[in-house]
Amino acid sequence: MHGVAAPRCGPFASTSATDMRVLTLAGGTGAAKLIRGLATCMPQRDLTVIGNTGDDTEVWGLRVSPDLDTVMYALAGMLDVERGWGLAGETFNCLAAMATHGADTWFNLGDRDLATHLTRTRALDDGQSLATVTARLAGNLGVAACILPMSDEPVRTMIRIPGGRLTFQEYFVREKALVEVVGVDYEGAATARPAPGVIEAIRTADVIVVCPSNPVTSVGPILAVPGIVEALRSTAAPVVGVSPIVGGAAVSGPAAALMRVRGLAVSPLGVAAAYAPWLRRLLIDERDQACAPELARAGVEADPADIIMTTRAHETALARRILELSAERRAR
Ligand code: FO1
Repeated sequence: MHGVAAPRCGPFASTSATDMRVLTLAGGTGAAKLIRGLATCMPQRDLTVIGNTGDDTEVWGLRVSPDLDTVMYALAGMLDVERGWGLAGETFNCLAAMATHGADTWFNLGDRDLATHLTRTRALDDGQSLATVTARLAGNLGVAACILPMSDEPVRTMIRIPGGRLTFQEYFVREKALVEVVGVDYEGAATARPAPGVIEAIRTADVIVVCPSNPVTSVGPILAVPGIVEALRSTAAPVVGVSPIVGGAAVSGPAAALMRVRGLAVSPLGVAAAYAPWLRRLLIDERDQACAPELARAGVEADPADIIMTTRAHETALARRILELSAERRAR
């Protein structure tokens, strides 16, 4: 059997009348910080996360969903905050043993993290959907928020380099994002369907937050699933983003290089262009205030804020600011 009973995980299934139902579009580390901040300002049960699965990979025959797990561990209070992925206090004995047996060990799977991947792999092999096993894993860790994969079907972010292609994890972890990139594809996206609950969550949210994640490799795959952009265009909820770009550079990771490849400016303007025409507001760093008039011309209201989350207090303050702005808009 599967341990703890499967939790509810439908969009906003138990929302109280007074609380805002917040939906987030999320990649990995940057998203996890903001979502952790949101969870300090509101009941987790009113929070739904649509997670990127373009980074998903197979390691030693195990199915790994890094972005879903990063958000899940963050909401469970178990994330390794320094690394931004995996479990706090983790050990890597199995990894060392696998190296002895000649296995690839560039992707660091921790000993306790393995339990997540073993459980997921067994469930998927038994014919369960990714959404079902994600809900069960999250429930087992005491997470009350609803974490939905963008799709139950495989979508893989492929990085085109001169003379070949890499999976996202080969590019990001094995090659440390140091290779030249000539293009990014979302393999499988054209025929993928949104996971159950995704479209309904977009339709019924009071506010939708696009986390400060990489627009090309974290949010891009979510938007590539047919039906999701249409739902974002037609939802009544305000869609608020947080810029992952500050002062012409990515807050973390290879977003700048990948945005250039896509022809997007490495600035809040490029972020807004990636999310046009449905993004309504964008929280930007004070250093980027000069972008505000052009953002306004593009139909995006700019809100200067302290968007770099280096402490838990920053995460909470940014989350609170987003909720306040959204509540103001609802009251208008
Ligand atoms: N990131 C790394 O930089 N190195 C790793 O070895 C690594 C292992 C890993 C294992 C499980 C997991 O859930 C995430 C892991 N990550 C690792 C993070 C992951 O590569 C990225 O943060 C995301 O895919 C980008 O959002």
